[in-house]
Amino acid sequence: MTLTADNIYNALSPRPVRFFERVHSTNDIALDWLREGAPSGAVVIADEQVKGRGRLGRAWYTPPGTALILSVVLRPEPQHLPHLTMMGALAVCELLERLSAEDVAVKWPNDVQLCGKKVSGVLPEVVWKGSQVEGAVLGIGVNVRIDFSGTEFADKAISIEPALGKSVNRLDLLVHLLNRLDDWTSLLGTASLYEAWRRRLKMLGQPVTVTGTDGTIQGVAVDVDEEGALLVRGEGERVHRVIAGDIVLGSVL
Ligand code: BT5
Repeated sequence: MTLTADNIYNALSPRPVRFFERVHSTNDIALDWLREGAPSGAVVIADEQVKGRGRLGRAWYTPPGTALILSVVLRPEPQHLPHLTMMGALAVCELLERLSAEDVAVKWPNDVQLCGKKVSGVLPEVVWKGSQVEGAVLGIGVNVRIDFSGTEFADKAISIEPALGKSVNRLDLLVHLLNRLDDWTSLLGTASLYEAWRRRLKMLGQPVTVTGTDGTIQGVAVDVDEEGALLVRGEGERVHRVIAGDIVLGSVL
């Protein structure tokens, strides 16, 4: 189904919504809107994103008509910032579970996997006013029907429709995803959000190789803490606390 301004505004009313057929990045538009005073829950949605970004300036691939691309404005307490990535990944997991998808997992820190491949990525970005948090934008991309064959992502990425063997309505997905995000927004900072996210980290207990700011660590992913850091037991039983990084399952060194 084509996403149009009319059907989106009708389905999401009275939420403040900005819809675009084509954007560079929904996060950029939402960041500007946040600075102009957008309230928590305001959302920017696009049908196509030509300069979508991931972490560390990486590109996010979203051809027209094939994905959910959205950025939600939030006004969190500063101590709740680590829960934004959790909340985004968790809401996407719940969306997939509602479609009866079976093999759904969070891959630390910000991926959702379906059948072991990346179906969604989450990108929170924070706006500071001096030392105060003015707000945050939670960007989420979900692959609905992207054809990855022949692309550099063919081995690692997956879309909902081919994985589940059925067609889905992007507008319905959008409505449900935003509802889940609203619910979790009111639970930011709580143990129930952390526990629900942690339960979906199926990589706990497995060997991993993590590349973070302190270099590369090989070990076993033993747990995550309430701030979202990954605890990796490496050589000599030492447990490393990794706040940010990229993870490969198994040992690659
Ligand atoms: C992410 O970064 O996974 C965060 C992606 C966030 C995208 C949303 S879309 C709405 C909002 N507006 C934006 O501009 N961004 C957000 P990271 O963990 O760094 O992963 C990026 C990597 O995922 C890339 O380097 C590719 O290898 C891979 N990738 C790119 N596009 C993909 C796709 N559609 N599906 C799966 N993997 C992809």
